[in-house]
Amino acid sequence: MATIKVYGSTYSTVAMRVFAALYEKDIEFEFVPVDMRAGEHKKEPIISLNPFGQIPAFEDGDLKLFESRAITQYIAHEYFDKGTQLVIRDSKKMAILSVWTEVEGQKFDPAASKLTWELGIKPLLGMPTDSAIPLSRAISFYATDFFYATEPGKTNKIKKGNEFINRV
Ligand SMILES: N[C@@H](CCC(=O)N[C@@H](CS)C(=O)NCC(=O)O)C(=O)O
Repeated sequence: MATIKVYGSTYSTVAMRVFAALYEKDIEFEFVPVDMRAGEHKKEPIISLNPFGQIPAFEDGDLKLFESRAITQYIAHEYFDKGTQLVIRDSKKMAILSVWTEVEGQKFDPAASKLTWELGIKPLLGMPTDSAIPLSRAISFYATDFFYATEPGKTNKIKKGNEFINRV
């Protein structure tokens, strides 16, 4: 029987991050579905596993974790020898990998999650999408940062960001 349990939802891109790490490592786990429409994430057992009442939540024996990136880091280190190698022992290479992990978490994800939630998940759940104003802000933030990161020599971030929007 699997000792690892992941509490999540197949609608959750954040939970997907944990599933992806487990599949890469070829590790058996038990998926415990959490019905967010019914508010199950604000009730036991989730609320005891994650004080913020969010998914995913994770158990490996007596270890209980939340925050998807912390969970994937644990999986990568604890199961180092299994499946795909996700941790590099060379410190300099690992530092570069960490830089882009931070870029994903702090630059890409805030805007991408907002877009996924508004344009993907909410329609699937039959919920109304937010007004266009916060959405266009998210798009602008994403495009500007994305362009600046891929063309670091450019100085006019906003103008180039807008140009990027016009190209997509
Ligand atoms: N930073 C957290 C984000 C977790 C998160 O936002 N989970 C969403 C599901 S995709 C959730 O549970 N939302 C419900 C809520 O915040 O009440 C992580 O990476 O695990």
